[in-house]
Amino acid sequence: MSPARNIDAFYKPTQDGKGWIRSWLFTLDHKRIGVLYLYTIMAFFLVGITLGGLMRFELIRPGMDLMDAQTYNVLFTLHGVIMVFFVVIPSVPATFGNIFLPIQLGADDVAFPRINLLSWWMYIFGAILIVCSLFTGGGPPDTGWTFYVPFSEVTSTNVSLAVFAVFILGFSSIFIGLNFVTTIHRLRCEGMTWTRLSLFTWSLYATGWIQILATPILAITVLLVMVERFVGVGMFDPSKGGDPLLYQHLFWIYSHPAVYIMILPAMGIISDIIPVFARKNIFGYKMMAFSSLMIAFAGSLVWAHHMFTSGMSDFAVLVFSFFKLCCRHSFSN
Ligand SMILES: [Cu+2]
Repeated sequence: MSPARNIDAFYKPTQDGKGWIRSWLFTLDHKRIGVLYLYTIMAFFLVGITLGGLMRFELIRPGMDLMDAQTYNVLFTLHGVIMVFFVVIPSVPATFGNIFLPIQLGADDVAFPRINLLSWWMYIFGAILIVCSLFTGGGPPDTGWTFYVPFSEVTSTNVSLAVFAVFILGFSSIFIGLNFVTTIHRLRCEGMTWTRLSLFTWSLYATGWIQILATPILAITVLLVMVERFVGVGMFDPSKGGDPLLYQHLFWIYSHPAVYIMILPAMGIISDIIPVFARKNIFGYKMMAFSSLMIAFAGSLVWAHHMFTSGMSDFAVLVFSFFKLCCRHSFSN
């Protein structure tokens, strides 16, 4: 029995049910942390689709119906931030990944149960910060979820707190990736060789590397926006000698691979479920596993397709068009 399990037993509720909430909030059990994530993510999903619904209602006919332009921009931003950072990025890895990865590996738990719990608490902390940003400073942010400069530096709304929340959420995501990669390397049970891993595990492995390598870039970039708002150092704001294209590059170096954080584990689930119900072995297991890794790798080379009309050099447009073309044809995404 691992030390983590002993501590978890310490937090078991007593027979009269006392300590039940504490047993959940401080659990080190990967399945329970997965369930915690599941319910909090679903709660945010409801908030996100409500905001999205309000936006659609506003657009149902021309002119202003439900809200003014500023409120619309705020809903647009919150909807984006919630759906991207609070829902789709943690969605599959934090819930199904946490619940099934150790089971599929034959491991007791993930490699770092305490960091796993910390990851969920960072997520909650980030959520609290986002809520605080609505009521403090210049009010809720109105920049869109991409926080594009120079607008995010000149707007009087509370962008600083919102980007700090994204910074904190970044850590939540990095911790999950770190845990999964370490678990897959170190805690596979006897006989669980690399070519026997389930394809869901392979997809989480590829996702984990993206989370570890790409998320810090976003975290530092948005932190620089905050620093620039406070100190005015001139990293991204052209009026201070900064480069807005630099911001876009750094932002998309993370935010394009983030697409694969969302889709790879979902494809892994499908690759596991269909063969079971079709009662056949999956075709090309090794190539499927390899292509999960290659998607993670190639997905890290194509970020500037989000910037084709941004004023980047024609040569850069050519190179990134070529990379994107290669990606489309080899991995169909
Ligand atoms: Cu992209």
